[in-house]
Amino acid sequence: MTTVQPTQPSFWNDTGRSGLAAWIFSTDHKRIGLLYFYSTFGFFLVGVLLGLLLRIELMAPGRTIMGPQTYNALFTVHGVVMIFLFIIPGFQGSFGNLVMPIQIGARDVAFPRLNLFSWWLYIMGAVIILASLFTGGGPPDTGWTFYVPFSSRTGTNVSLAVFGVFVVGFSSILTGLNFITTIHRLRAEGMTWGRLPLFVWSLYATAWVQILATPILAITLVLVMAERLLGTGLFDPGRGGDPVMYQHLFWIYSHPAVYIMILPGMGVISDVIPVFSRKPIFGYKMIAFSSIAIAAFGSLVWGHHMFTSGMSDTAILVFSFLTFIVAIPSAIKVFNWVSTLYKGSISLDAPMLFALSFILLFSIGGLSGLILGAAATDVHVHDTHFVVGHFHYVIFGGAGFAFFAAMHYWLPKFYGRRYAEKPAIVAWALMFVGFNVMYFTMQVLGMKGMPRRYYDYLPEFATLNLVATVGSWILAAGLIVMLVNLFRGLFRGEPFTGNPWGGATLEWTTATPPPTENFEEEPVVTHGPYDFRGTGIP
Ligand code: HEM
Ligand SMILES: [Cu+2]
Repeated sequence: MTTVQPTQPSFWNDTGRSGLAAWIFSTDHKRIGLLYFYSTFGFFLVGVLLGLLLRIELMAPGRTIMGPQTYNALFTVHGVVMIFLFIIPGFQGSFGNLVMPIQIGARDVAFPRLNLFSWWLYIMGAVIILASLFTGGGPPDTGWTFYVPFSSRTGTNVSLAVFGVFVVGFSSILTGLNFITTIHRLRAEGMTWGRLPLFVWSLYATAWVQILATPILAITLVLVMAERLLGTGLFDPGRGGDPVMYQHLFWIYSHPAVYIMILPGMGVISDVIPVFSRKPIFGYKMIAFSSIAIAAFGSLVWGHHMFTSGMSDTAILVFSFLTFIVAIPSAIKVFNWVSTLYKGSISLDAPMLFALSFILLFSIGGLSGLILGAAATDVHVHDTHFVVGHFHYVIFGGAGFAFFAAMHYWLPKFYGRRYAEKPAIVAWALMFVGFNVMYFTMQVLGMKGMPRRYYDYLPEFATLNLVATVGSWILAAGLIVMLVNLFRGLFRGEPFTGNPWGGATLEWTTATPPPTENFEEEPVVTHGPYDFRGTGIP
């Protein structure tokens, strides 16, 4: 594979406008991708700060730095920011936008203006959510799930916050539509479905979940607003309503939404592992198919969040069974990644370290999910820190670490400069150790019976909580090293040109940084995404 000498200016230089306007009004998918990256990653950092404050409060029993009301608000805002402002929009918005059109050989997404509009909707929703913290009755204190009846009665600013989430939801739906159309219509010549990079497959599956599931959340949130502002009583048993119905509506979206969070991450891993093992991916078709299977079966398991909320025994049995079924496609992926590694020629660069730790952390998260998916064990650990540990393993150890892998793998491509390798590895090691010290300990605490969403706990939990808090500091230290090293590198580091990782997907055939139109001339695809012959690396 040869790298073309650019004759067109890179997308950084080519602008009709100048300054900020060249960014916030640009319809170039790469610029929009970077807008999403900085906004979603910015919210991630806000969420991390809030998470660290939660851990400081839990460092010792009794009041440490805040009272119960502040704690309730903090974990709610931490959850809302991380879920709705970071991880759901983050992957599709940032790396989906940056990389997907190039990977399929297109010049841009199908609807570039709609793409820009999606970012604007996202920002507007985010501003509304932020406004809810400082106006009316103050930050919501319901948890990110906004469960009724509490969310319809509390005096805090729930209406505005759910309205913000509602607006962000539209952004997500439009991005989904845009991506599905793009992948169907704009693939380059020779880019058959069987040659799509697995990252694109994962985005495609995710996009379907986005457009099919998100409207349900949007309506549900409007119903909560109606409950609060108009007193409709839909969820109020006193007026013939049913609070459990809210939970059904919420989880019909929110369980599929966990796949919006994890699927693109799995796609990144499926792209990174073969490149750094110098082997074609094992079981391409099964990985692509399992993304679709996860999206489909994932829509049928929402009831596992409600085993203790009041459901018939039959429903519990069915939801429990289906939850185990949906574990199968994820297990297929793990099996295929490991088989790709087998006898590969593995190089442990930073993206690969994050990818390998994804496999381990995601597996721990997934297996602890089965303990929650089996009703008999779930009743014991329901609403404890075991659950908190479980979902951080999946969305942070899984999706989050995949996001870091993508940052190290792809950002240099768009900046033309790279970070230093050694500090990146130190950062990874700190984060990996800190992560496990914190969340594994939290899972143990949950097994011992420590409930979630309380600012205080019994003295017997003191030692382990201190350990978990120290873990959060190790993790934070790693995060700081990663940030400083990565961004210093992107702006001032060594040049990054050509195809240093030896990737075989299309983004590695075009100039670094890519020109506005992505390719000098429209590419014609002649080989699969993991066919490494000719990438210049043995
Ligand atoms: C340094 C990083 C982080 C720390 C220290 C942290 C800490 C915590 C703690 C201690 C809780 C439990 C509060 C409680 O139940 O009493 C919590 C809840 C939560 N965290 Fe994190 N977290 C971090 C990163 C993340 C990330 C990356 C995500 C998602 C992408 C996330 C999503 C959530 C969610 C959804 C909740 C549940 C909130 C609720 O109960 O409503 N966290 N976090
Ligand atoms: Cu679920």
